[in-house]
Amino acid sequence: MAGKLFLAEKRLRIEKRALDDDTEEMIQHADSIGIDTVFSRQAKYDESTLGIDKTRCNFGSLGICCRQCAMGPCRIWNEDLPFIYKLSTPRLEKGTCGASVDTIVARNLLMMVARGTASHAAHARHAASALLKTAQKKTPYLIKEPEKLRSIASKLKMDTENDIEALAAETASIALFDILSDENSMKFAASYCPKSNVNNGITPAPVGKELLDEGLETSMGNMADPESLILHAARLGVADIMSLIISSEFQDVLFGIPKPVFSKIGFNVLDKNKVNVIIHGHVPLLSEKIVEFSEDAEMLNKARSLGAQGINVVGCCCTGNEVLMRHGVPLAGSSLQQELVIATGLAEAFVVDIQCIFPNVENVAKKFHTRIISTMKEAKLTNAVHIPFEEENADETAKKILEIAIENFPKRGKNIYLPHGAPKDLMAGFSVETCLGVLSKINKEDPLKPLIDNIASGNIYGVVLLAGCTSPKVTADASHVTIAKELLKQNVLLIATGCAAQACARAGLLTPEATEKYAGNKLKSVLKVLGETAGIKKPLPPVWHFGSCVDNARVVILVSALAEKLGIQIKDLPIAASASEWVTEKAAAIGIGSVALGVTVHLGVTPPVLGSSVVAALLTSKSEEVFGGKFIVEVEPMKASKLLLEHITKTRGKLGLTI
Ligand code: NFS
Ligand code: SF4
Repeated sequence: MAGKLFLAEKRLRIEKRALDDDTEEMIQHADSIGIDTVFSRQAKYDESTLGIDKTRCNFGSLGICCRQCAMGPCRIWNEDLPFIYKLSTPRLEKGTCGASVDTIVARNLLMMVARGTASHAAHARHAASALLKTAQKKTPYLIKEPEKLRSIASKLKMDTENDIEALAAETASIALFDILSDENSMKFAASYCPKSNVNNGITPAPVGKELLDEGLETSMGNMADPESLILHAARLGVADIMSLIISSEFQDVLFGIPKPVFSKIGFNVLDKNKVNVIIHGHVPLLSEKIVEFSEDAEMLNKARSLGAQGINVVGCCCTGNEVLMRHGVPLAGSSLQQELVIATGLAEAFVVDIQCIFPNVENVAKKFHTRIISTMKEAKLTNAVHIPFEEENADETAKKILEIAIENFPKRGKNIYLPHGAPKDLMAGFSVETCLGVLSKINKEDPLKPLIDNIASGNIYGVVLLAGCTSPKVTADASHVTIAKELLKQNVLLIATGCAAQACARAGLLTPEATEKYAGNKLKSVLKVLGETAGIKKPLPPVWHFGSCVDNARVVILVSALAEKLGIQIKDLPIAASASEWVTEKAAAIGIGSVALGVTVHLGVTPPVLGSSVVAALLTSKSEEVFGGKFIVEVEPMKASKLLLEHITKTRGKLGLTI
C-alpha cells in the first residue's frame, strides 16, 4: 500500500510543481538566476534509478529506522521497500536491542507529535506570558477584549467579577500551569473539551509533564508497547490542541477578535515604490507592533526622505494570517513561497519569529539587499541580524526593525522580478464570535439554531476543515483546491486555516464570486442569506478563513459548542478535516489530537507509519473504536473527496438525516 501512495505523490508533483501560475513563474525565475528553493530541492530528491527514489530514504518514509542508541542505527526489512532494497537488505525483523517494527514506528511517531506539541505549547507560553505581563502593566500591549477575557474566565469557572487585570493575571497563570506545572490534568482541557463531548476522553497532564514522560518513554529501553505509545501521542495531541486554544483565545484578548476583512494574496502585493517588510512566523506579538508602527508619521517621513512612497507590510505563513485576520494586511505567500518572496528582489526586510522558517532564506537573501531579521531566541539563523524581542520592549524592537528596513530601501538592486498575475482578492476574518454575531441576526435567542437547521435540512450537507500546510511532495495547493471544489459541489461548507486557507485564496475560493461559481445550489442559497444578513450585499465566500494554524482552536470551540447544543459527541457530527498537504510535526500533533477528540482527518501526504501494520491499524481503524475519530490516508484528491463525503453521509445517516 505504501509503495502505491509514494508513486501517486511523485506522479502528482512531476505533473506540475505548483497549481498557482504566479508561483510556477517565480520558481522558474529563481531557477533561472541560480537560486535553489524548496521546489528545486524536492526535484533533486525525485531523481531516481530503476524507478526508485535515489535520494529519499525509503526506510524513513515507512518509519522503520531507529537511531535511539549507539547499538544502532537499525532498520527493518519491509515488503513495501523498493525491489532493489529488498534484494540487498537482509530480512531483519528487529533492531539490535530486539525492538519490533511496531515499537520503532510508534516511537518515531510519538517523537514527531511531541515536537509539534512543544512548538504549540511554546507559542502558548509566549501568549500567556504576554497576557500576564500586560496585566502587570509591564508591556505596551492593552487588553483589547475584556469581554472575551471574562468569557474565557467563566469557562474556566473563575470568579468573573474580579477587576480585569486581576482576571487576566489569573487566567494567564492557569494557562502557564497547564503548560509547565506538575499538576495531574490540564484545566483548559477539562473546560474546553469536557468529557461529555468526546468519546473516551483523555485529559492530558500539563504539556511539560507529558513531554518529560515522552522523552523517557521514547528513549532506548523504555516503552515498547505500540498501543501505549500511540495513546500517549493522542494525549499529547489533545495537549497540543489545548495549547492552540490558549494562544488563539489570548491573542484575541490582546489584539482583538477578528471581524470580516477584504484583502489580497500574491507576490504582487509587494510594492515597487514602497519599503517592503515581510513578516513571517507564527507568534503575532511583534508583528502587531510592526503593523502599528508602519503607520507612524515619523516612520513614514523617514521612508519618504529616502525616496520611498511609504511602508508596505505584508504577511507570510501564519504570522501573515494573524495580521490579515485582524488588520487586513495582504499576504505575499505561504510557507512554500517564502524563498520566492525574497527572490523578487523587493524585500527590504524579512522578519521572522518562530516556526516554519526555511533555513535557506538567508542564502536567497544573500543574492539581494534583503535583511533577514530573526527576533526570538528559539529560532536564530546563522547569518541573520538578530534583534531580540521581549514583550516589555515590543515598541522599541518594532521601531528598530522598521528603521533597518527603511535604511535598506536605497540599497535595493536592479535585479527585481514580479510574476505577471494580479494578486487575488480574498475575504477573511471569520471567528466564532463573528459567525455567531451574523447568525444571531437570524435567531437572537438561539444563534446556533439556524446553522443546525440548515445542516439538518441538508442545505449544508456537512462541514469540512481544510487545514495545515502546502506540500512540494505533491503539486503545491492542488490537493486542497481540488478537494475544496469537489466538496462545494456537494453543498459541504468549508472552513480553512493556515497555509491551506492561503492555497484556497490563491485559487480565488475566498470570494463571494466563488460561491456563485463552485457552491452547490443549496449551499449557495444559505451563503446568500448569510451574506445579506452580514451586510456585505453579496454571498459569503464558500470557504471561511478562520485564521492561522493555532486558530484551528476556533474550529474546535465551534464544533464543541455544536455538539454540546445537540447533546451529542463531536464524533457524531457530520464534519471532517483534511490536512491534505501536511508537512510539519505541528500538523501531526493537531491531526492526532483531532482524531482523539473524535474528528476524522484526511492526510494526502503519506505519514511515516506504514512500515507497521499494527500502528497503521491503530490510527486508521482502532482509533475509531476508541475515540470515534480516525485517519484516512489518500494521496489522490478526487478519491479523498469521496472518502470525506462518505464519512459525512455515514454520520448523517446515524443522526437520522437521510437527505
Ligand atoms: Ni501550520 Fe503555519 Fe503553514 Fe504548516 Fe507552517 S505556516 S502553523 S505548520 S507550513 S500550515
Ligand atoms: Fe537499534 Fe534498539 Fe538502539 Fe533503536 S534502540 S537503534 S532499535 S538497538
